[in-house]
Amino acid sequence: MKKTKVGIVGYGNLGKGVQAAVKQNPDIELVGVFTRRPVDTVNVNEEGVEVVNVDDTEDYIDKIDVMLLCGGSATDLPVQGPKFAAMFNTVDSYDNHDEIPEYYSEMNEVAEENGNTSAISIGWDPGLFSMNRMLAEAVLPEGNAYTFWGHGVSQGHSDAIRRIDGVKDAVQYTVPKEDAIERVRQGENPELATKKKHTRECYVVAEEGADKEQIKEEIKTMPSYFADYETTVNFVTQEELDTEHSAMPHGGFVMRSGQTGENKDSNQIIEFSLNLDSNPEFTASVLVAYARAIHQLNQEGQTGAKTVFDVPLSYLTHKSSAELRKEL
Ligand code: API
Repeated sequence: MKKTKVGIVGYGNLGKGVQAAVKQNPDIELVGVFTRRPVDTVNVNEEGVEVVNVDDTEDYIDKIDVMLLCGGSATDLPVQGPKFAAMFNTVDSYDNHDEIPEYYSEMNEVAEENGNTSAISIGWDPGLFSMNRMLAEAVLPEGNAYTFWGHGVSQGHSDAIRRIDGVKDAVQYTVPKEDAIERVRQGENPELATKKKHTRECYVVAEEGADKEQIKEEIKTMPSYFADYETTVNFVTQEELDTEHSAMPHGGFVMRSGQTGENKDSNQIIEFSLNLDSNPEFTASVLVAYARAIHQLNQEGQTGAKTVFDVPLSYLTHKSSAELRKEL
């Protein structure tokens, strides 16, 4: 079997999740972990996997088929995305929903220019949820769609808080409003904006001497991430964060209820839901499946940026078309 050789950029929760996911995919091989930290301080606990300074990445252009970018969307990916797309095929989980069109344009241009293929905004939302929203809308053009997240830890939002000056560590819970879920389940078809059906709870460890009021203000007014939500900020100690907020569960569901038939009196409901013990490990598992697909797309000469809408489903699996027809 010809393996897809991958590299990981950024060895945090998501990067570690990718390392674990690769081990469950016999046709994918992890070549190296690329880090900003001094290489001798990073132990990846795996024979044969190199730890490389992120500035030496160019030496690996011929050794890696797809680079998995595991940084955050707030500050890492806007820089790392285009930088790596100029050298490698990439997969990332850019999840700042409001900015995806701009990020796509930039990635598409760089990847195209360099003959590379980049899967952007891969994971579960954006990602599998987007795919299901699209599928449900295509099948049931007349109806209403709802996305609920949580109760769970959003990596994207936690990371965005950690980038604020004076913040040492942070965890952000996305909390769906139960009454909103109830109304949807009752088939009420309420008009509900995403930002009105969730609240955001932040647990923040401040650096010593940091201005907590200022931190709170910066969180609550952060565009896209918090500004339009009901957001609460609680300051805790590192110990409290490590003991009470160390798990990273998440999940949620996408639902569409549509009406069909001549008189539109048949109600049809499509629902896709996730219940995750570890958000980063799951997201990483999605990234790895897309790494396989992106490698194949690139070999076929399909360059530029791709979202979940652009990648054929059968490219995600190592199974052959004949196997798929027989088994699934
Ligand atoms: C939230 C949702 C889920 C995000 C999933 C993933 C992450 O606010 O909780 O950042 O963990 N947008 N993109």
